[in-house]
Amino acid sequence: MAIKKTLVTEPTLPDLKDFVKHLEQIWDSKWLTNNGCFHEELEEKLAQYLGVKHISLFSNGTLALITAIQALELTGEVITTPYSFVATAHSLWWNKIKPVFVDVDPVYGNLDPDKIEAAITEKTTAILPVHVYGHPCDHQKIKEIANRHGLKLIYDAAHAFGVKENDNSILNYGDLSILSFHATKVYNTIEGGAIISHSAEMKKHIDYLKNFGFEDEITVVEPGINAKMNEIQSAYGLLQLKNIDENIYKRKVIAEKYKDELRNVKGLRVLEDKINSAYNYSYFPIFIDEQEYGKTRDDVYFMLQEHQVYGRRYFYPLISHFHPYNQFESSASANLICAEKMTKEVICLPIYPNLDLEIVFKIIKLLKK
Ligand code: T4K
Repeated sequence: MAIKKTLVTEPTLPDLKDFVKHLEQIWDSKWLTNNGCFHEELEEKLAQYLGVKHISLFSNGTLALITAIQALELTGEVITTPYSFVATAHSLWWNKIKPVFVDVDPVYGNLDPDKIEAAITEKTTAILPVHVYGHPCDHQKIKEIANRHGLKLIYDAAHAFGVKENDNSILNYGDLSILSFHATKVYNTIEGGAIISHSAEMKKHIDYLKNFGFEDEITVVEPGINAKMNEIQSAYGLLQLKNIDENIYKRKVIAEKYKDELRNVKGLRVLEDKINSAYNYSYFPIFIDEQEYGKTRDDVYFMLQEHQVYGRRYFYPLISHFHPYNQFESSASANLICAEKMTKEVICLPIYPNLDLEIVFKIIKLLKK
């Protein structure tokens, strides 16, 4: 019998019987989308769970980000990170905005606040940092810079579901934050996403934008798009909240095992949690220093695959290496020294609630060899 592959993640699904009950309700009501009762309940429950004031659900994280940029009427240039999933820069590009890449901090891979100001021009309208792997950005410094220069601030918090600092959700930082509920995320609605906003007016504006700008049957108040979450996703999402804490705890146990065993391996670096923070353990990146470890990252990546372990090189290549971004001045490798180093060193190891601890130990053993 072929050995089962271990992939970087495996989605958690709700109990099928519970889901069928919800589906029966949807079949009876014939209400499939456009602010149905499951959608409304999910917005309320998620806002409570996350500890945020206003949330608007979306059909996916990328449309949430594209809409957040529209909602703040950004133009010109926006400062962002090259060390992220391509959707971060693509969302700017789809709004006809030029991403300006700034280097990341060498430890966590988040936008380096000390390098932001040098990249600001008269065309800059905002900063778009990413809480990479769910590790919070240096939000205090970034906010000070944004305020000093009159810039808007949107956090791509696609990895940061439920992450807190000093008991406060990091989704409360900035003007807006966006989440992704894609199948590969800690909390999934198959596809899905959200924008977190801080006032009822802004939520209303965002809700118009995600529904063609309709205020009522005959009134369109602004040029919106269709980016709504439907009732089937919303019902599924409600059930996903039942086990979310337990699932994050199971991830934490795996992350602790990896860290305990790998933190002292020469040439291999793990990311440590900061104190007073609650993480979601969505990813478990390791960084391979070729000189010290004696093997390249790709040697390790393919060696693991020979043993049926399929980690992923998130985030390699850097966004700044892809067309059309690779033609920008800010994409020069000399401008992005830390990001260039991290992208060459990273492998995200498998982590998900039902990952067998025996497999975790097998991976650890392979990395210690
Ligand atoms: N901003 C950031 C910082 C993001 O990371 C993302 C998405 C976004 C914005 C945009 O949000 P969305 O529009 O996606 O909501 C995956 C995800 O598709 C993507 O959501 C995620 N970031 C990115 C980091 O990872 P791929 O190309 O790696 O996905 P894929 O299909 O190769 O799947 C990865 C692994 O997951 C596979 O080994 C198998 C497993 N898998 C995947 C799916 C789809 C399953 O077991 N079941 C599944 O249904 O992008």
